[in-house]
Amino acid sequence: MKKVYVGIIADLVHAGHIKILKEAAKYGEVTVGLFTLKACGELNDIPYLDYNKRKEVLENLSMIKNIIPQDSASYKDNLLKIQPDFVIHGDDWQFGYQKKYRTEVLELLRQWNGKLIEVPYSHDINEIKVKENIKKLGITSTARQSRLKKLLKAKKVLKILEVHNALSGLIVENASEVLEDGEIVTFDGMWSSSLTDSTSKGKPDIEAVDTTARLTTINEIFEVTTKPLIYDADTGGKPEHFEFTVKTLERVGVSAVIIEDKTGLKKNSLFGTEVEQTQDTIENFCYKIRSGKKVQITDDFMIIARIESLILDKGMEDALKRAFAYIDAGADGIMIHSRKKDPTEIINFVKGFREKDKNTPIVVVPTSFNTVTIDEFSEMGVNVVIYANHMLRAAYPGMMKVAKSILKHKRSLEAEPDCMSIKAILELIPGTK
Ligand code: SPV
Ligand code: MG
Repeated sequence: MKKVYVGIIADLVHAGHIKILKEAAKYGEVTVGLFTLKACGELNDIPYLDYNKRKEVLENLSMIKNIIPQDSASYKDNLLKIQPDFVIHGDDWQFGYQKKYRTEVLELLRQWNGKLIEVPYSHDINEIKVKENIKKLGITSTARQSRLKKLLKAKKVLKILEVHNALSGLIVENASEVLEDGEIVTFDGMWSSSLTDSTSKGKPDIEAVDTTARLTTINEIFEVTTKPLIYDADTGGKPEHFEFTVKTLERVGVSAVIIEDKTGLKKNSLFGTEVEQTQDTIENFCYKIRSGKKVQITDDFMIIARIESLILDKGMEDALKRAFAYIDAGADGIMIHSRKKDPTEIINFVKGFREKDKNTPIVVVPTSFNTVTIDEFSEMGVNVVIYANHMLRAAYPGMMKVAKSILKHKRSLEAEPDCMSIKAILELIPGTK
């Protein structure tokens, strides 16, 4: 009996999968390499169903003899183990990002005279289309909430962008870029920034916009998006108040809350020592973290502790000491902040932290140290990179420029090149017509 290998994600099994598996069974005994969460993450395709659920479906298909995990988007490990006579795949990987995996498969098969059989891609039904349609239906709060932890398991580093209203939420939801090697990159989730939510409401970033008002923004964003959201809860308030915030955020489907270890009147961290700011004691802040963890209902929600020691010139030793204390108190992740342009102190923190703790997620907000790329952060051992204010900072100058132009020219003609066309805005939101 000839050996046949098929690597698949099989999140939502449809006629296209059946076609490939039927074709595979014609050539011999079929082993399916079922993509693990890590392998899916490498293709930026995070499945709705976990590995065992997907396996359960495939186990009931008569065309399949064995199912084994494929732990990387590369087929190398499994192919070397099995040395199949045939590999079956849709012909869609001849172009774009997956081409490199195809080339590797062809090189490997050559070693034992194996053959690659390519089945024409099902353009009428395929996983991308099915997932796009599901996305249009929206998402439940529990599914959205659990997505952040899933993404953290699947990918080495997550890209998060700031949102302050539904329209900026739609940008995070839909923005994508095709890189030179064909990889399609998108944002993994949203950041509800205290700075930009307050600013867009015309208020200072001093916890003056209360949780109810912040939640109104989030509800509007959640109406039109499906990606997970990390909430900037400033200091978290008093521990007794923070308990209510955690419950509320969890109920609406927020995935994580970040609280910073400051106390008293909070000012934005990027002011640094220009303004009076007080750091909380380790004991008090640990108590606040514990209070939040105590009332949390699901396993999926995360409380991330933000350390302000570098912002307040308290030194690296203090920052690291606090990080380990906060994790002991139950924090699910650490955000380390810095207002320096030079990333050295961030690099040193991550190094020092990773020497003792290999797994706890580290979050950074590179507003000041903006020369560092996502890939460099990933290499360092950072797990979440938040671009914390860029949507609002981009919008305001554009609006101000147009306002001034109308005043100056006493008409809007001259401002037109700085505005999107009426046609474009009418068609921006689907269903407008
Ligand atoms: C925010 O976006 O509100 C933050 C990040 O807390 S920072 O502005 O850098 O403090
Ligand atoms: Mg903030």
